[in-house]
Amino acid sequence: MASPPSILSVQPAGDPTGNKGAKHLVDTSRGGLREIPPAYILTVPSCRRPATPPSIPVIDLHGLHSPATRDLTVSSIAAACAEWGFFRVVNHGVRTSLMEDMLRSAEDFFNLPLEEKLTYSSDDVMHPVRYGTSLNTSASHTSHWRDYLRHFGHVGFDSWPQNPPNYRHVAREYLEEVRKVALGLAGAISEGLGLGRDHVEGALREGCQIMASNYYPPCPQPNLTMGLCPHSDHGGFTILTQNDVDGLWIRHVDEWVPVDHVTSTFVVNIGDYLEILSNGRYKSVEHMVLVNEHKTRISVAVGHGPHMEAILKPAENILSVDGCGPKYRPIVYKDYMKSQQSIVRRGKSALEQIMI
Ligand SMILES: O=C(O)CCC(=O)C(=O)O
Repeated sequence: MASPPSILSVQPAGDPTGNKGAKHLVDTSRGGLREIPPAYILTVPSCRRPATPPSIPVIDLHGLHSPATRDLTVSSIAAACAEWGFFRVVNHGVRTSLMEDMLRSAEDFFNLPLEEKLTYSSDDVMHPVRYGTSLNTSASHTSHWRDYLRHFGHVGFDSWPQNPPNYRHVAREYLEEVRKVALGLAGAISEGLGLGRDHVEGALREGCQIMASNYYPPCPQPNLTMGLCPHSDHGGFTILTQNDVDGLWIRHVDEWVPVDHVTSTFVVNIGDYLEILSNGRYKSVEHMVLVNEHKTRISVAVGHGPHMEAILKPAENILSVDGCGPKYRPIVYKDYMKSQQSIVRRGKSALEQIMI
């Protein structure tokens, strides 16, 4: 068996400076960090928090379980996907205590010694478990104020980090519960697109689940860098929970809108697979994370996509109902994911490459 890589031989993947991550930088700066290193300086999109920011739609998932309310709930989800690409779900069935345990376990992982975290570092963006900093790409780019742990969650995954000792128990249960929410949502989204419940639900049931836990430490110059630059997600949709420190912004009608934390709820966002499948009826929405001077933000994002070998392409039914040709070229999901994760200029540039 290969021995674990040593701290000297491993650089957090995708980071041009070989730095040891934002948390390490903050934790080891004696006397406190006053300025960020130049490698972290990024152009932050101009955005101002309005006095009363518009809110993303709120969907009560309880409505999917009764024949009396299912159609209305499916229509509300369809409207949220078409108009916002982001929505909040309540009554989703996942215990608040489990959501809190997951955030705590992720935090405990990031609090492990750097040497131990680095044993999960890998240059392979498709590696089933991966610790790193900045963006999850195979190419060099400017550093971002974020460390992450990514791993698969779907059936058969068994490469759980061994520490903290309860991590794998909490993460396994969390991922199973979130998967139930995802399959319920997938059925509703599929129906809302006129495809029949099983089209998207079936694809995601056979597909993959990828969890990214994100750690954004306090930053002395939050206006000069970002936790995550604007990007869209490659899968069908992502289900996100976070601690009570805000920082997520989404692009809506050409403006950046903050999406704040609401206890016990999940934030869901549409990814590129659903934009392609719906031939652009639903848009995967760019989002970014801004950092702050005082508090650590932690989030756990669980993406749900089809099987790695699935071919992403617009659904025939949608093409015939909308009476227009496909707007995207077919591509194998695995290849799309690799292409997205080798692009440094994020935004929606991977999707643009397959647009007709
Ligand atoms: O931390 C967040 O709120 C968003 C995370 C995210 O966009 C990602 O992990 O891709």
